[in-house]
Amino acid sequence: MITLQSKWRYIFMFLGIQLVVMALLSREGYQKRVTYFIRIFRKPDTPGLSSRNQTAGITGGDVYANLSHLPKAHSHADEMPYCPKTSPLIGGPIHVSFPSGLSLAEVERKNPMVVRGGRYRPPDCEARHRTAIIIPHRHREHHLKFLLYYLHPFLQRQQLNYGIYIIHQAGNYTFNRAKLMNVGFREAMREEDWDCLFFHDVDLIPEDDRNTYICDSNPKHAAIAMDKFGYKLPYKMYFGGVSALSPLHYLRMNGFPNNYWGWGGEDDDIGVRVSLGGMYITRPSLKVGRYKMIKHKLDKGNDVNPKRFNMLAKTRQTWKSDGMNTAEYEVISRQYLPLYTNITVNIGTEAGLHLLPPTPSPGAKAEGKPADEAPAGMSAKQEETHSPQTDH
Ligand code: UDH
Ligand code: MN
Repeated sequence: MITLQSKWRYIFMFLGIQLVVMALLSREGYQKRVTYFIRIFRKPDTPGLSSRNQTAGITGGDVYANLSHLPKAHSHADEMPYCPKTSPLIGGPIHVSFPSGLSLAEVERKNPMVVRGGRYRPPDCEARHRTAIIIPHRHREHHLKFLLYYLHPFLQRQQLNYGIYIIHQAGNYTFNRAKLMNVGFREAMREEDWDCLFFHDVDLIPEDDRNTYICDSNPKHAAIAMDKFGYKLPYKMYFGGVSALSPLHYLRMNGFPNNYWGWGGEDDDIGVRVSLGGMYITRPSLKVGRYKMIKHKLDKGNDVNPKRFNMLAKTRQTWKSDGMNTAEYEVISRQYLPLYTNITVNIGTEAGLHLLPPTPSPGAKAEGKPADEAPAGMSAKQEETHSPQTDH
């Protein structure tokens, strides 16, 4: 009797295990899980950058995985099919680390399909979305290198038609992040009919490619779970780091403010403008909107703005008279580099545009027109190449 009972027990256990395995395999995502496990055992192709990590229980994969099988040239077919609504190249969590020794040449080598000015479109299908990435920048070349390393393959996995714009503040006057975004918006839209703009800090690396860089029906705050805030939203109205707006959204809120000089306040002002423009903030899930911030201290030339709270209290009165419609600047140079378009710009000071000596070329003074000369405080070498100089 005892032996018969235990025999049945074994049979039931065996059947049970079989049922569980069959249920797992027949679920929709099983292929993804299988490839995911296979990737764990595959040899990574860049030592140090593609090994696995564990962040708060999430295991990430190599951001360049999935891209190696893509064709290396664009199809010459007259009409390419539209890319699928959900890209088959999406892989979920991405491993992010910052090893020394990475060079821009290596980033170029790993992104053979990126063309002059940091542009890309999928080689085998017609992209459904055109996204410009706008990055405010000064003296963060070290961060920029890592961002480019991760962002290019991240966007390629999403099958986007995209371009990366670095908006480089000329001179040494106090930094102004929001005004640089206004410059980026106008200069990017001048070049191409982008349907979405991602306003992106240089030091934030996305950790999950399901965080798609396309616009929503309302302005989207993408960087909602940063490591520096414990992968949580720090407060409900937070709109900093990475946000996505369509050209229509941007113009409805009169762009970003021009007069927040120094650190802080401008991102909250932008958040308030969203609702003043009759819109609301959308967000991806906490699981997907994850970012790692490259650790840094407050920069020289970007002291905390002591006026920020007073200014914030007045956004309702100022947003229509300070924004995209009043952004004055001079483009000093536009360079189509292999991995990005660099736009160096004089945005002036609180006192106006001409703290820097005016450029001699007469056509250069009008707003937004390109000039030929480097501003004071910028060496000819910087003007030529913007080669990496400093580590932060
Ligand atoms: N930025 C530059 N250069 C600067 C200042 C800012 O490129 O000199 C850009 C860059 O894209 C950066 C963004 O502006 O990611 C935002 O500035 P930030 O990174 O300084 O802002 P964050 O909120 O500042 O990360 C945190 C300050 C850390 C202080 C730590 C002391 N406790
Ligand atoms: Mn930062």
